[in-house]
Amino acid sequence: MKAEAALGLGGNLGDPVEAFATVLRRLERHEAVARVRPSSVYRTAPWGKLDQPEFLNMAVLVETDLPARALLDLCLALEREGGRERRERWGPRTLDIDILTYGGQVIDEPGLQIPHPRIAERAFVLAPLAEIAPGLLIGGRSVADLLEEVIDETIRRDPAATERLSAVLQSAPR
Ligand code: PH2
Ligand code: MG
Ligand code: MG
Repeated sequence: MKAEAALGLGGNLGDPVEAFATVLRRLERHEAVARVRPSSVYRTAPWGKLDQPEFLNMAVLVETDLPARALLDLCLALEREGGRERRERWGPRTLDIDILTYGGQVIDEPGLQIPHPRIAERAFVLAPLAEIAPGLLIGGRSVADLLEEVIDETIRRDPAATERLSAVLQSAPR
């Protein structure tokens, strides 16, 4: 059974655009993942822990046969592949991949909470997601609606990073 899932990607160390491109390629090639739909890339002020570099963030919609837990395992494997180092909570990282939603499912298990528990507070998640799925419902409210309540001027679409991402994707596949 196919489900539509929304993923949130972020990073503020190394070259997040390269890391995002690798993730998108891996998703596109994955046999249990169909239709990968990325948002633009956004430049966002750090949230939670303020003394760290700006992040790049984006959202991706995927249609997948993988159950939520298997999708999580795939995301964790892609994070490791992207050279992710886990240091402090909310601290700098090369690549973070969070499952934001999975179908309309509500899951609360160790290591797997869906919808992602802090989406509604995070404009850096909602702004890219609103670009590709404004009507997606989270806790009964649309993404566009949730975004209005956390308007954050520091979050902006980054056309140069977005263009570089498509250029990297179109260059010789690795
Ligand atoms: N991720 C965090 C903590 N803070 N801030 C921004 N702007 N973007 C992120 O992706 C982010 C963050 C931990 O996952
Ligand atoms: Mg995160
Ligand atoms: Mg994470």
